[in-house]
Amino acid sequence: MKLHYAAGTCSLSPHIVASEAGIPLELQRVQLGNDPEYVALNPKGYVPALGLDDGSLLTEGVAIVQYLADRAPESGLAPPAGTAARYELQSWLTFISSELHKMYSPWLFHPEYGEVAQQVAREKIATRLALVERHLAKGAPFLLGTTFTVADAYLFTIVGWSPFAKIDLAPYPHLRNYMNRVSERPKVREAIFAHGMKIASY
Ligand SMILES: N[C@@H](CCC(=O)N[C@@H](CS)C(=O)NCC(=O)O)C(=O)O
Repeated sequence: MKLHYAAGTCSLSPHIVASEAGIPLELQRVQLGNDPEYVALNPKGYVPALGLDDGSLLTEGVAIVQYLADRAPESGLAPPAGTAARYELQSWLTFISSELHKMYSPWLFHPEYGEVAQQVAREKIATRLALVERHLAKGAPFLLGTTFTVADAYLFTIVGWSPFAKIDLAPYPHLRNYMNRVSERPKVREAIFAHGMKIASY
């Protein structure tokens, strides 16, 4: 399987999942916005995309992480399809995708959209992070309980943008502990380094 990725982006999430699942990946770095060969392969033009062994291409991060997890069910990275826990996982993945990922990016990384748009995004992100904080304050180490899942890989990746987006995580102590806990996982560290990034402290 080949992961098309760009350092510092959401493609870290499937990279972490593959690392945790013990699935070897061929890595293909993409020059975002300037890679005609990649756009010919993936007309969406963005990362991540996963080239499968049958020659097809799977796009969209939440689909890719579940695909990878389902290749290694013993990893516990995704509960079995059809169980209540799997729907809870999908609920988290959708929340992270639409309420966090797409609030951070593009709004906070494009100053040309202006101060008002940035402020609206910051306020939305603050209410969403407060929800995550309340959830983690219940005491479980990960979003679904005691087992690290693909939702944790995705949340870790997106909240990891906070220092670059100038989002102060101080109001969210449980979330900060969670971020540090995830970043200490050896397989997460391996993926971060292989992705061309550095380990941060939150
Ligand atoms: N809906 C996509 C969005 C992926 C996405 O936003 N990728 C960003 C990096 S984090 C990207 O490649 N942006 C470049 C672009 O939009 O052209 C997914 O969840 O996989």
